[in-house]
Amino acid sequence: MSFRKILFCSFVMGFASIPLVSGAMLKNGSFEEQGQESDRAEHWSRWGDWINRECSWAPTRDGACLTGYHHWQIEGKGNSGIWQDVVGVEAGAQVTFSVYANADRAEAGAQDFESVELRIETTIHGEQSVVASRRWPADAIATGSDWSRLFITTTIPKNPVRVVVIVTPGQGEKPRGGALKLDQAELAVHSSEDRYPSPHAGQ
Ligand SMILES: [Ca+2]
Repeated sequence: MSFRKILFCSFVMGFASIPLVSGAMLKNGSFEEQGQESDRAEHWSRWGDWINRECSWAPTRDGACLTGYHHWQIEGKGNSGIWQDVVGVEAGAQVTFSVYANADRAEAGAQDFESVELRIETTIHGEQSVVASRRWPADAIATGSDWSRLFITTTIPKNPVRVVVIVTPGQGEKPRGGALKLDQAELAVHSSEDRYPSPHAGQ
């Protein structure tokens, strides 16, 4: 292996193993802290139906509470989601937004939720603009006691920063079933030494 290849592999492995300098940019990323109501998480906003803070669902990835999407109770075709506005991320910073996900599959004859999407947004000319986005279908999400770490990495062009999780229900005619659990969300800023040369997304 040439020196250049060794250097490249070291860079990639370093990026994969210890790429981050701060993972605490989000408030209440584990959804442990209650908001104004017991089914709302402090510091998080939400829209749509049946996406609630839950403290009796199992398993959790961290602590006692998580955000649960009750797909079996969704009646319409519109999506649901949560978001948080983040302060303290400088323009030009490379960041990774991540969340752990676990799915309960729909029973036979019912359909799963369609997808879960992570977004990083900013405000340009007074309008919300998507900086990075990636979507995972329901069958890509771990089940049982396993968790999938979903993440996107990008460079922030300007402040402010908003992180968003969007869940889209099944769009077919079958009854809806199953559920999605989200826990331990993080927004981490990469050190300048670890910055990737271009926007990058992965699972
Ligand atoms: Ca939690």
